[in-house]
Amino acid sequence: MDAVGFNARLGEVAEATERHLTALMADAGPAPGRLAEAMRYAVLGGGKRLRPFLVVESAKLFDVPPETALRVGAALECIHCYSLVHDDLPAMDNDELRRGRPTVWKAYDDWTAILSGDGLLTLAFEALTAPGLNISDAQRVALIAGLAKASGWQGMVGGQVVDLMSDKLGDPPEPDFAHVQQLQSMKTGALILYAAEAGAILGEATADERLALTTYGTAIGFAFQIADDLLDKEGDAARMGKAARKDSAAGKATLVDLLGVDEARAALNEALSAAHDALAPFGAGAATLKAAADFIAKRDH
Ligand code: GRG
Repeated sequence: MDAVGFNARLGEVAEATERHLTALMADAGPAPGRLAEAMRYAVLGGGKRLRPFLVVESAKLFDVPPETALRVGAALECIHCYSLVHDDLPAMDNDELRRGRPTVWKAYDDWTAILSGDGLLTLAFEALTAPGLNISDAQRVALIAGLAKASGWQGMVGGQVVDLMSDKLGDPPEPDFAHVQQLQSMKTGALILYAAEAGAILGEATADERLALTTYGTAIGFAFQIADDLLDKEGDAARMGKAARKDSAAGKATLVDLLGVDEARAALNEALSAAHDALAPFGAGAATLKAAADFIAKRDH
């Protein structure tokens, strides 16, 4: 699959994801209008929808109906968007621009941003338990448990804390590759890995197939982070729709700082090959997931 075909497919899944997210938030019931409005602002405001795409395409290897995978992708996107809303807060990364628009705290205020993030976090689990997701109880429990673990204290939240400790407590540990890789695999990699694993859960994959998707998810999570660090160093803020060079300004040691740009590019290519190799058991059916790995490694926004 070439880049044009891939981008068209990514766009299709992004649109379908937005439809699911819109439907999830259609009935706000007694929720205050301000909260519902801020949650919609956070979740419907653009974004590549890469994580839902990975759920849909991993599930497609097993002929899972797209509507089923899209619901799980939408739940995952709610968690991703909540993390961005909270990460942008003055108490965390203090960003004013996200996806080319004012961040939620900037467009509303801090307390609305905190609570709309909380609302999105919990909406993800409502989405996995609401009627209309036709999966077995065992699959539902595995999806819920996996999402809680990937996003919680042993995953994204834990990684964010380790990242902020060096920033906020003023006593950074000696920069060390293993330390930064571990924190990034928790902070960013865990949700990406979950996307691939969700496909395996939905598809009732064999142990070998599941391992293949876990290896793929781990490799693209690592590739995503190196590509993100390279973008932070070299990218164009206008194209990215967010501030660039934030990490260097915060004095954070990134994987690229620790490896140097050339070695970081070599590590990125190695991760890309590992991702491609992991998909071998799926043959030609995995062409889109291979293209997704290429996209992650070569993206410019
Ligand atoms: C607040 C608990 C908590 C966690 C925050 C994910 C995260 C942890 C912080 C985001 C900061 C950041 C920019 C991390 C780098 C990787 C990343 C998640 C980039 C944004 O993801 P994309 O490129 O964004 O998929 P779009 O906008 O396309 O969805």
